[in-house]
Amino acid sequence: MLLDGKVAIVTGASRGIGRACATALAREGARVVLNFCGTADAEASGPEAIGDALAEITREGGEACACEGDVADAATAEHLVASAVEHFGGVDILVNNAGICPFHDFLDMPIELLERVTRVNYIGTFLCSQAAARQMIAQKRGGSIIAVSSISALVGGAQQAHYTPTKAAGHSLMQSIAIVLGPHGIRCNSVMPGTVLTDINRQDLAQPGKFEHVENRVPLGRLGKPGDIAEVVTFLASDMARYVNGAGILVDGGMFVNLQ
Ligand code: NAD
Ligand code: RM4
Repeated sequence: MLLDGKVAIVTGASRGIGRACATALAREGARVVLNFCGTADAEASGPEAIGDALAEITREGGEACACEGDVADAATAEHLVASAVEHFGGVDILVNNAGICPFHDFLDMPIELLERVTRVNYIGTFLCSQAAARQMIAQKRGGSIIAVSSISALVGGAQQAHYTPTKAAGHSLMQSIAIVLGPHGIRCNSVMPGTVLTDINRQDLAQPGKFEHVENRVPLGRLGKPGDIAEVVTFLASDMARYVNGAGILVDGGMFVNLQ
């Protein structure tokens, strides 16, 4: 058990990569607060997503609770930390995973969409990190803050001009707060997934030829699975990564380096 006695908060934990992270952390002994956004879930897989995620952890003998909230709202960050303190006595690990990518052309991008994506993906990460860091400092037992950034922090996407800068910003934030929080024993890092088939890109990858195009770029021969990312997040959360601070770990099967 790598995370025995630890308490984790995972944002956007009802589906996809966040759910896999919450499950993986719980398997290593962490007690986990699963954040989710009800309206986002209702539009995607359905409102039962958070119940399924919680049930999986409980079935495996883990401990978890759900905490609904839109990370774009400033109050959500405080609410998540308060929930971790109330249910499990504190917070040691924060995984900033909640994110959206409503694919859209650049030239006619509405400012409202740009602002929404920035608010959920970047401002949400900032506010949750700040609230968790304050609690971690008060506890005086260190901690680990992780941003689920992306290969998109390093490369562009034609219909992602609103999204890719938020993924670069999440990684950049981890670099800056790694300096601020390092003296408190709080490590801050990002994980950069390649392409993982989830609700966020299901429609995009359903376009004729798109899935094959992406898959062919991955030297390991397949798209990522949520668990591929979750295990690296678990490593970063654990003492095995005790000297890893301010790093970004690309988890993409080699997709980034495969230009020609
Ligand atoms: P997903 O759509 O499957 O899951 C999104 C999760 O975020 C859900 O649990 C949903 O409830 C939650 N959520 C959405 N809006 C929210 C909000 N405003 N407040 C709180 N929670 C909210 O997506 P996913 O693929 O699992 O993506 C998770 C993260 O991984 C995102 O930050 C995304 O940018 C990043 N990422 C995904 C891929 C990929 O290929 N899937 C690649 C790189 C990075
Ligand atoms: C990721 C990456 C993937 C894309 C998702 C939506 O960061 O760009 O390729 O499918 O976002």
